[in-house]
Amino acid sequence: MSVEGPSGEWRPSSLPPARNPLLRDATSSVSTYCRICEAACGLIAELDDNGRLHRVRPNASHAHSRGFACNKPQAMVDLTYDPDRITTPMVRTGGPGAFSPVTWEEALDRCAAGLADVRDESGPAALAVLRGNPPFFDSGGVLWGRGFATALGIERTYTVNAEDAAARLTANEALYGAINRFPRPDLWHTDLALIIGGNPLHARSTRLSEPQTREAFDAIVARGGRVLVVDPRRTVTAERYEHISLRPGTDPWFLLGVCHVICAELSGAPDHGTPLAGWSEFAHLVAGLDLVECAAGCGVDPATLVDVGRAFLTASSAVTYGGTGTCAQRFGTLTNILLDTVLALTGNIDRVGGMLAGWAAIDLTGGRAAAPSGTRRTRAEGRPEVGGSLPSAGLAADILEPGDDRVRGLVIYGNNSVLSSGGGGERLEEALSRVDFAVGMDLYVNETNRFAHVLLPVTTMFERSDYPLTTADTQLRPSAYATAAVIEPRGEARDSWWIFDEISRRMGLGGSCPDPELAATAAARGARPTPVELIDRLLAQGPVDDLTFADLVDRHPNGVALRATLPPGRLTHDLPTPDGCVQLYSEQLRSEVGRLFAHAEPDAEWPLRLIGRREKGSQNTWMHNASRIYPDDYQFAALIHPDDAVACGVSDGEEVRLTSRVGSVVVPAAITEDIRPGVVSVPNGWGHRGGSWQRANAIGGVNTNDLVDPCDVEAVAGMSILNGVPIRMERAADS
Ligand SMILES: Nc1nc2c(c(=O)[nH]1)N[C@H]1C(S)=C(S)[C@@H](COP(=O)(O)OP(=O)(O)OC[C@H]3O[C@@H](n4cnc5c(=O)[nH]c(N)nc54)[C@H](O)[C@@H]3O)O[C@H]1N2
Ligand SMILES: Nc1nc2c(c(=O)[nH]1)N[C@H]1C(S)=C(S)[C@@H](COP(=O)(O)OP(=O)(O)OC[C@H]3O[C@@H](n4cnc5c(=O)[nH]c(N)nc54)[C@H](O)[C@@H]3O)O[C@H]1N2
Ligand code: SF4
Ligand SMILES: [Mo]
Repeated sequence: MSVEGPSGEWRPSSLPPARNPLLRDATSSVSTYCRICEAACGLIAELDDNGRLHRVRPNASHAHSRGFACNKPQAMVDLTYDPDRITTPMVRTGGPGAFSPVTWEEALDRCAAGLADVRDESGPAALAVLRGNPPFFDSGGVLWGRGFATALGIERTYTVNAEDAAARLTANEALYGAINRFPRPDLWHTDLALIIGGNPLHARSTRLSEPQTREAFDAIVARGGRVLVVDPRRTVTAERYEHISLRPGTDPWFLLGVCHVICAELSGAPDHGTPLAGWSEFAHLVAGLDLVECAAGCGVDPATLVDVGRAFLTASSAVTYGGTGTCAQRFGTLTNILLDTVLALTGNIDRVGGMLAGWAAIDLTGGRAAAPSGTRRTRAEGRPEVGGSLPSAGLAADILEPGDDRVRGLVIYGNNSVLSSGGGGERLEEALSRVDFAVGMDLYVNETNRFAHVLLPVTTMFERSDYPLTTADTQLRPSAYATAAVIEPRGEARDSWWIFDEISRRMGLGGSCPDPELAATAAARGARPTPVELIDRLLAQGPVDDLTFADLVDRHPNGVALRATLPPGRLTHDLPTPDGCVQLYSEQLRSEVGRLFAHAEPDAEWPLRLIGRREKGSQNTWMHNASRIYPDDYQFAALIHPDDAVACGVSDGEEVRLTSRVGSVVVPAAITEDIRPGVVSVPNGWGHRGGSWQRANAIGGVNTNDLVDPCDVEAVAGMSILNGVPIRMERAADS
């Protein structure tokens, strides 16, 4: 047992696998929830007599998901028992990926010594965390990860936000004065929804936690409203509603055109009650635009811009819903600013049926204002930190560039940047091989953590307790729920929070609980503070009375509905802008519009544009080992339009070579009318090599981020430009 002395001083001893304190007694079915994506859907987990999980199904009575769940959690059951999963701590005994099992005792001591050596020699500035997407859904890991960084003095956390939503955060800053003024589209009460660069019928929801996206959009149409889908591909979402096809990376032309139409019809400054600054400058800017040029700039018909502009003017309420396609592109911040501008002009900010601020039983930001973007930057390339995240694409240079603060010690926490980052691939592999000490925490050996010196097996979502800490305040119909672990951890897998706690204790830094008061109280009784205790404290500080973790688990297995809608008035209340107004003509807008006007598309040399694709059931780089999702006859393919197929003489199923300024890949082509001419769509997150996931390695595929120029990034948020990548295509056989 690990032993804590009365003073909280801690002495290591042998470490048997910790039984989760909240593990339920084995009954045939228990309520839990899914932590694969932001929707965080309620599930019923069915266990057999031996306590083995064999099936999960949607929870029809769940307050949040109301009977929705996709096919991924069932695949996650398979992955939990996947023989390729790592279930014992390991140390590297050879080249990348060559690991041998050790005891927890040895693994943790090595981590403490490795990180302490770097810290002693070069100071905490040489330590960094590289965090991926899955840890976002692990509440204990979120909380204790923060405490770990504080304990070790780690100031640099690289994440995948600059491949995901950082541009939305910089847009919040430009419009509302702070990153954490985050508008959520009130889908359930609106009459017009513009979905842009998102595919919510497949990907479910991003930047909001809404399982029932289809029901919400269908209901808009049913009450006589409209749902418009702006996407270069006819996705399942586009097919179901009104599709507007545009050229990738040109969204600002589309939105400026829409604003031109709106402003032309307004007789003066809009007076909807929301305080707006910069109206006359913005109106002047868009009045100077030619609608035909805007339409040509994005490849749509001018009549479409007029129709969309009028739709916003006449709708009794309206929202815009932007996905990753609006962020990970050349004009990510500008596109996201304009998405809200359309709504600000038409009176749809901070009202029911428009954009509203989130509300939850726990407000994780605790009312604290996040540091302005760019306060900190990557050391070598000066890319901005946004909302506490440095771009993962900046890590390679920060490892390689000599200097006292070069990254020498790294925690690779549920991240696979070699495949997921715009600055991944060989350059990152080379950099990772130069790190003095790295520890990985994951379910698998992946393309990134195979460079770690120690690799630690973490629990899956079925093996750990959780509260939806990071997604609850993005719900549209706020509810509260929690889960205990439903099965014992497989093998020696452990919770991330416990690992963070152990390493910092072994370094003599007193543990990783982020709440000093809780840490002190626990130490006084000789105990280790737990995430459940901290979540209880956070619930007690929140707006809902008498809510505890144990109550939610035991008495509210289907969750508790807290509100039918988000409260209006909070998004623009006491705005932290200089004049207290929403900014229509921010510095960011001005500089980005200037860049847009100056930008020339390199069509002559690179006539086509590459975009990504999320397939049904996939999850970024990591669910590819699931045979339920990727059966033996799965075909990895680039979608190309028949016109482009004819132009390069390729037939269906034949291989094409896609070449950009920086790289080249060969992929089988699937010819389809569903993609816009001039655009090629390839699934992202593939190109497996060297991970422990054998099925994924066998499917292989290619990694399209090899075509992404790591030195060419979006100007404000430092987004990797993953969509709209200029490429050319030829028959592989001819190349
Ligand atoms: N071209 C292109 N690239 C993209 C995107 C795109 O649209 N196009 N999308 C971007 C986006 S939005 C994202 S979020 C990123 C994702 O990028 P990453 O976060 O780097 O990759 P993931 O595949 O989500 O998962 C990383 C690792 O987490 C592990 N993992 C799974 N569950 C857990 C867990 O519970 N705990 C821990 N510790 N680890 C776990 C998986 O095994 C995997 O090895 O990719 C980005 N990259
Ligand atoms: N099945 C599945 N679901 C997932 C994931 C997954 O990997 N698989 N990943 C999860 C994660 S981490 C996230 S962040 C969310 C993402 O959620 P979404 O952003 O809704 O998901 P995507 O399918 O990437 O949608 C992006 C859309 O933008 C389009 N697009 C590309 N370039 C442009 C452009 O320049 N302009 C416009 N207007 N559109 C463009 C693409 O064709 C695509 O349809 O999904 C989550 N859910
Ligand atoms: S939509 Fe997301 S949270 Fe819901 S079941 Fe599917 S993967 Fe899980
Ligand atoms: Mo994401």
